[in-house]
Amino acid sequence: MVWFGCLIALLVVVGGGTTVVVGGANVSYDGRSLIIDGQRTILFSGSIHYARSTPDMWPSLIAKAKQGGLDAIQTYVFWNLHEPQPGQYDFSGRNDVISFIKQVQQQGLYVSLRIGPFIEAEWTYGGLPFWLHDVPGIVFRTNNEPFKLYMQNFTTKIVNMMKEENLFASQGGPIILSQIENEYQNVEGSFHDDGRQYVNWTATMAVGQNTNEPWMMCKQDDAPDPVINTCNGMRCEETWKGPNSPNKPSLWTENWTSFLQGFGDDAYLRSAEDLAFHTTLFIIKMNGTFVNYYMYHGGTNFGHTSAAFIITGYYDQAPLDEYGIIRQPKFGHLKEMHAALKQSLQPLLYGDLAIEHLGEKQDAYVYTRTSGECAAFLLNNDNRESVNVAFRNMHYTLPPTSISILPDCRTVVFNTAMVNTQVSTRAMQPIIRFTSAEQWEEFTEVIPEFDQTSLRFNGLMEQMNTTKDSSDYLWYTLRVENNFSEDQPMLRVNSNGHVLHAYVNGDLVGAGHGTRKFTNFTLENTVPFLNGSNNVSLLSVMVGLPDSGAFMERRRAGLQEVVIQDQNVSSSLWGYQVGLLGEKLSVYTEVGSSHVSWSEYSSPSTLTWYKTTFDSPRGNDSIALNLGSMGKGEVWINGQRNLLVLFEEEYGNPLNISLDTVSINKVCGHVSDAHPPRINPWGAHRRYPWRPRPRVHIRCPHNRIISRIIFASHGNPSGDCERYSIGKCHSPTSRRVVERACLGKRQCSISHTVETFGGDPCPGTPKTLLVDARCE
Ligand SMILES: *[C@@H]1O[C@H](CO)[C@@H](O)[C@H](O)[C@H]1NC(C)=O
Ligand SMILES: *[C@@H]1O[C@H](CO)[C@@H](O)[C@H](O)[C@H]1NC(C)=O
Ligand SMILES: *[C@@H]1O[C@H](CO)[C@@H](O)[C@H](O)[C@H]1NC(C)=O
Ligand SMILES: *[C@@H]1O[C@H](CO)[C@@H](O)[C@H](O)[C@H]1NC(C)=O
Ligand SMILES: *[C@@H]1O[C@H](CO)[C@@H](O)[C@H](O)[C@H]1NC(C)=O
Ligand SMILES: *[C@@H]1O[C@H](CO)[C@@H](O)[C@H](O)[C@H]1NC(C)=O
Ligand SMILES: *[C@@H]1O[C@H](CO)[C@@H](O)[C@H](O)[C@H]1NC(C)=O
Ligand SMILES: *[C@@H]1O[C@H](CO)[C@@H](O)[C@H](O)[C@H]1NC(C)=O
Ligand SMILES: *[C@@H]1O[C@H](CO)[C@@H](O)[C@H](O)[C@H]1NC(C)=O
Ligand SMILES: *[C@@H]1O[C@H](CO)[C@@H](O)[C@H](O)[C@H]1NC(C)=O
Ligand SMILES: *[C@@H]1O[C@H](CO)[C@@H](O)[C@H](O)[C@H]1NC(C)=O
Ligand SMILES: *[C@H]1O[C@H](CO)[C@@H](O)[C@H](O)[C@H]1NC(C)=O
Repeated sequence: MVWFGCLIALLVVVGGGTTVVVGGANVSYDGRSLIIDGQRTILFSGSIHYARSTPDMWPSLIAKAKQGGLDAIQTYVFWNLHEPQPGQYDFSGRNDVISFIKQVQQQGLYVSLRIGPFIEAEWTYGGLPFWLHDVPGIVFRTNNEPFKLYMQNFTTKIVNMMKEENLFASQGGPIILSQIENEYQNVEGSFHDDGRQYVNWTATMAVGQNTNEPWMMCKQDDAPDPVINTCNGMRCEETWKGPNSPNKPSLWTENWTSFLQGFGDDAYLRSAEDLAFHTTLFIIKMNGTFVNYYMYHGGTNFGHTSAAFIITGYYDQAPLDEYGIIRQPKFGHLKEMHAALKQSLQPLLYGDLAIEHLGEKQDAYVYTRTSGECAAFLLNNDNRESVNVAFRNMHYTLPPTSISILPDCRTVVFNTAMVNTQVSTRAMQPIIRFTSAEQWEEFTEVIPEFDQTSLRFNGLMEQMNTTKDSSDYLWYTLRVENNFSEDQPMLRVNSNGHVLHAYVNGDLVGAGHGTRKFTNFTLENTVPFLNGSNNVSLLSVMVGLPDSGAFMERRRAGLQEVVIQDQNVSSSLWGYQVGLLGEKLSVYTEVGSSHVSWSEYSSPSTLTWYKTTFDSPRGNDSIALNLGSMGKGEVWINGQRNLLVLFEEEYGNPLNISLDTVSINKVCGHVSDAHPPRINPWGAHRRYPWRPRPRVHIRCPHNRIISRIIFASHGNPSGDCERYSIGKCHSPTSRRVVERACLGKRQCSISHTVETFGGDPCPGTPKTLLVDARCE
């Protein structure tokens, strides 16, 4: 109780301190930390990319980030959204970076602005506008005059926009840190001396923007003064050499909360415990002063913005999921860690550090001020065993791979491995189904034949250079006289990516695709040729442009070589069609869809457009279009009475798609006075300075109540919120007590004392309470 109450009080103080609009901060630093208005500080920041959500979502995303204990929001700037054509700018709607930054400021948070303008970010072409590809003599990201000209021009444009709105801290605004370039060191070697010169030029150009506050280059060990190099990764305390000079602070620009996901990959799950452990370690071992969670909210890659083979959902496993829903326990565990670290701030930042060895793999990092104020961090580096240590005449149990935080050198307020936050489970619930064939109309995409094409070339054209990124689709067509010895000659196509559908005389004869790692692939199939002339039509499909690596402007996609039986037809005369007919006619808009004649839905077929409409569902839940029954293609939704148009390349069935609400439908809480839960060699009656939260708190989202208790056990249930079962010791009143306290309510809190459950079912055994409940 004491611990929990104390944490609440602290949050009020922290929250109260930041409710005012930030601005006017004097941002500087020294070797120990960032210094804001003369005060050393540790800032927790989270990446939220304005273009990966909608302006409607921004206020609540920012509010939740603040609720999670963040001090700052970090975002990239997306050059190719803002300058789709040279000199033509777009800062409207989802692209309104100024409005986003102002909203962050209004909610009292700082901003870390990663201008790039090369950003990688699993974003198509790493954020570079495709038109740069056609600038004569250009080489991206090196000592190349055309590239530097456009890079400087855009950087200046963005900096000037921020200055005009007074958004830099030096002007009274929220932006305290800016970033130029992005992980350049990864490619620097490919450019030899030009790489080194480019780094120098980049730093000089950025500093010359006179923002009067620090610039960063992430993952750039040799960043030139005064630019600060920073760390990206998951374990900066292990993998990073530290700042580029002793007078620079340690900034962690990307501590990955999860990881990017490609098509066919499983989601990368990074636990709350692991994230908390490495963040705390970075702060105590590396003098960490700025930690940015990448991502805090990932969101959605709308339109053609995913990089090659990156799925549309971005870092769904972040503390705020793709829909902006709080992901527990990650969100809550980090929030408690932020509070514990903020509580330790004075000794951490102004005290002297002494490291005391407590055991073979156990250390105490003790920070003491001359005034006597003291904060301690008890680190257990043993990844298997829980260990008991003595520190200043008190006994502490340290769970494996964990850090206990003692803001007063005595009381443990947080342990990175002990998760107290409830576990929530997300559910997708169909709200609209599209099962009736009458709801749908279809239109079959026309397969172009060689004679119908006007763009001709002797050879196989590179795909990006041909489509100019106006479409993912490029048709390669050829007319072939059948003089082959075999009835069914062999067609072999080598492609540099990303997907291929092969047609002969209008019939599908094969398909293939690459992967994120190897975008290239070979399609090999016998094909039915007719006597005489045959039409070969090969549809090459990209799934996003590359986003990384040196010489991106020279990257090749599309067909590389086509051989039929023993004839190499690669340099024959090919006819091309950029994009699909349906795209050209914009059949996904109200107006465009009237330009083709739709017919009744028949059955799943390839290269087919499907169309229907639906009414916007009521309610406040997030909505997701569940396309689980589809193959590969694209989807558009517009307007109020919504027009839904799908393009399907394979045999997906539109009758089985649905519109789903997304919400938390299950919450689970778990407390134990056996600490740590499994191994407790100190015995049940030993008193620790650790005070586990003595109550289970569970809470359903807004507008939902606890409708059913799925599991309740007071005793020694085994397992955790993921998997559990009743143990040898179980209060028979468990379910009744919990139901009485919780059913019909949005939230409830149950003490796990024996009194609450009307007696002790097993005296001497440490008690655990685990409650799993349904929200409706
Ligand atoms: C942390 O900062 C202190 C004080 O500036 C300095 O003495 C120490 O070397 C720094 N440690 C690291 C790992 O940078
Ligand atoms: C900003 O803070 C630094 C370090 O505390 C100090 O040296 C400098 O004078 C301050 N600048 C302004 C304009 O207050
Ligand atoms: C540089 O940017 C300005 C606007 O900020 C634009 O008018 C101009 O055309 C750009 N120049 C180049 C070379 O892109
Ligand atoms: C980069 O700048 C540093 C100092 O600013 C200088 O010593 C070095 O020679 C420069 N390197 C190149 C390749 O220009
Ligand atoms: C791009 O296409 C143009 C013709 O449209 C051609 O001149 C140029 O060489 C091509 N560039 C590349 C890199 O393929
Ligand atoms: C078949 O036709 C192609 C192209 O017209 C020609 O190059 C090839 O020699 C012919 N092969 C045979 C076996 O006649
Ligand atoms: C090939 O395409 C041409 C032009 O569209 C058409 O006239 C011809 O019948 C097609 N050949 C076959 C075998 O389908
Ligand atoms: C794809 O490219 C890699 C590297 O160039 C090569 O080793 C591999 O054989 C290629 N795979 C196919 C299917 O062409
Ligand atoms: C194709 O031509 C061959 C030889 O000229 C002939 O034997 C065969 O019957 C023809 N096939 C068709 C489907 O016309
Ligand atoms: C086919 O032709 C292309 C272009 O002329 C050439 O690059 C390739 O090596 C040839 N392939 C074979 C198997 O001869
Ligand atoms: C939707 O949210 C608003 C604002 O939070 C609230 O006033 C309203 O009652 C909610 N509507 C429903 C149907 O839940
Ligand atoms: C990022 O963090 C994860 C999880 O801790 C780790 O597996 C991964 O190796 C880290 N990557 C880097 C570059 O540090």
